Amino acid sequence: TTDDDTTTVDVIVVGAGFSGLYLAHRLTRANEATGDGSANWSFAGFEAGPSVGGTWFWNTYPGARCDVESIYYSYSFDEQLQQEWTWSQRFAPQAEILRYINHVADRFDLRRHFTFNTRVTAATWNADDRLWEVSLSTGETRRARYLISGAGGLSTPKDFDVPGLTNFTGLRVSTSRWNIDLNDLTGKRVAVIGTGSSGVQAIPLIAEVAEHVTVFQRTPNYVMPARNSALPDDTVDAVKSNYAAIREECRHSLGGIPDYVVTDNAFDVDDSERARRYEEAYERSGFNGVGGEFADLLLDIDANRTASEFIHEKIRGIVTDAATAELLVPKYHPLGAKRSCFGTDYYETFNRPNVSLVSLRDEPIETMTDDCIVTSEHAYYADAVVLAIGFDAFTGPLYGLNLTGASGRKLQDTWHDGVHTYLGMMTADFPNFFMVAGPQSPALASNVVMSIEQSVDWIADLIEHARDERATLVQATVEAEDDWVAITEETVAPTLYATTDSWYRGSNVTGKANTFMGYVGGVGKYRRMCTEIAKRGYPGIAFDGEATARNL
Ligand code: NA7
Repeated sequence: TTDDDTTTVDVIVVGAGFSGLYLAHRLTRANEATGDGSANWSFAGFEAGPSVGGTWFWNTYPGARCDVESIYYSYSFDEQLQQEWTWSQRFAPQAEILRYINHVADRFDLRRHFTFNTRVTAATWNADDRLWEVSLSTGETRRARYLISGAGGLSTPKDFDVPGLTNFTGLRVSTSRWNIDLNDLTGKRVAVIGTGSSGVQAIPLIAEVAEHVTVFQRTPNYVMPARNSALPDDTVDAVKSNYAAIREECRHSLGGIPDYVVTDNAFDVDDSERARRYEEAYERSGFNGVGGEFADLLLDIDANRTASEFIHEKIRGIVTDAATAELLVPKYHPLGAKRSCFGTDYYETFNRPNVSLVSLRDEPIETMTDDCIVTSEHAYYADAVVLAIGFDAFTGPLYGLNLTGASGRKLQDTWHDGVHTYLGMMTADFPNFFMVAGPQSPALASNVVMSIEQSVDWIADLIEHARDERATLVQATVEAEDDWVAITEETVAPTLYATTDSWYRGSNVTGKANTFMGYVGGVGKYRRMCTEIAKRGYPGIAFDGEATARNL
C-alpha cells in the first residue's frame, strides 16, 4: 500500500469484541512496544455497534452472565492487566464483563483502530490485486490485503421463527437485543419463549417483577445450579500470585479451564458411590460438575443416563407441582450433548404462584393475535413477549459478511452442504481471509477467550510469516481442508454430540446444513497441532498462489 492511499490497508477486521480488540492489539503493538516495526500493520476495524464489546455489548438481558468463571474467561496476554483487574464474582455479570472489555480498549488505546456504527455488508476477493474489496454500511468501500472476521460465533440472532409474531402488538423484546429496562415488565403478563442459557438466566428475574410469567418451553434443558458468589479476597490473591501458571494450564487443557481429571467410567463404581460422586459434583457445578464426573459420560449413552437421571431427580425434588416437574425433566437428549445451562433459582422459579409452564411439544404455537399467544390447546394473553430463541451460530455472522471468493462463489454457497475449514480459521477459495475461532475450531466447547487468543496469535504469526516471505496470497488447500474436516468428524463421531440435535450442529436453524461446528479433541491438543503446523512452515497452506500444499 502507498502512504497516500487511505482506502487500502493491510488488515481489515470485523468486530470489536474479544476477537477484534485483541487482533488490533496484536497487530499494532510491537510497533510501539519494540520500535522494530515487526508487527507494524496498517489496520482498520469495523464494528456494527456503537461501542466495543460484541456479544457482551448486545446481550444485556436480566441475569446475563458468563458461565465460564471470570478468572479464566478473560485475556491472558498481559500480566499487568490480569494483576490489576479484579473480578467481583465467580461468574461476572454482563455489565462487569462489558466494563472489563472497555477497560482493555482504553488501557491499550484500541478504540482508535475501529470505526463504530459501521457494518461490513459485503466483501469480494480481487484476484488481480490480491486484495479484499470491502463494502460498508455507510456506502463506502475499503480494500485490504487481509480480511479477518472477529464477528463471533453467537452474535447473529436466529430469525424470529415463531408463528404469528408480527400480529402481536404488545411489548416485544429479544434477549440478544435487549433494549428495555427490567422494570418495563413490572406488573405485566410476560410470555417467555425459549429455555436455553439465555431464557434460563432471565426467567427468574423477570418472574420477580412481572404479574405473571408464562414460559413456553420446546425442549427441556439440564439446568445445574450456577453457584455464583462474590470472589473472596484470598481466592483472588491466590489466583493472582499464580496467574501465569494457571493460564498456562488452561492453554493446555481440554476446555480452556483447568482440567478436572477423571479416568474412571460411570459403571466402574457401585450405585451408592456413583450417587455420592454426583452429589459432590452437583455442589461443585460448572462444566466440571455432574457432566464431567466420569470419563465416559459423553461417550456411552448408558453411562450418561446415570448422570441425566441424577439431574431428573434433582428437578423432581425442587419443583413441587409434579406435572410441572415432569415437563421440566429433560428427556429428549443426554446431559451435556446440548449446551448445559447454569441457573440461579431456575427450577425454584416454577414454584412461584405467578409462573406457569407451557410445553410446546404438547401444544405448539399456532399463531399470535395482538395480545395473545395461541397454541393448539389454549390462548395465553400477554402484555409482553420475550424471545430467548438463540442464534444462527457461527455461520450466521460469517454469511452476513457476504463474502465472494476466488471462484466467484459466495461463502454460503460454498458451504451449502456443510461447513469446511482448515483448522476453523481458513477456508479454501477465500484467500487471505481468516476467521478468529471459527467453526471447526475448539471455540464452541471451550473458554472462548482462551480460544480467541490462540487463534489471533496463530493468524498474526501466519501473516507475519507471509510478509517475511514476500507472499501476497495465503490460501488453505482443498486437501488440507478435507483432512481437517475429517479430523473434526472423526473426533466427534464417537461422542453423544454426534447423535444429538443442537445449535452445535446447526439443527436449530431451518435448512441449515448439518455440520458439527467444533473440534472437540481439546484446546491443548489443537494448540499443539496449530503450533506444529506453523513450525513446519505451514503445510496445507499455499503462499503466493501455489496450487498445492508445500510438503515441508
Ligand atoms: P439456545 O441455547 O439456542 O436456546 C434457544 C431456546 O429457544 C431453546 O429452548 C429452543 O428450543 C427455543 N426455541 C428456538 N426457536 C424456537 C421457536 N421457534 N419456538 C419455540 N422455542 C424456540 O439459545 P440461548 O440464547 O439460550 O443460548 C445460546 C448460547 O449462548 C448458549 O448455548 C451459551 O453458549 C451462551 P429447542 O431446544 O430448539 O427445542
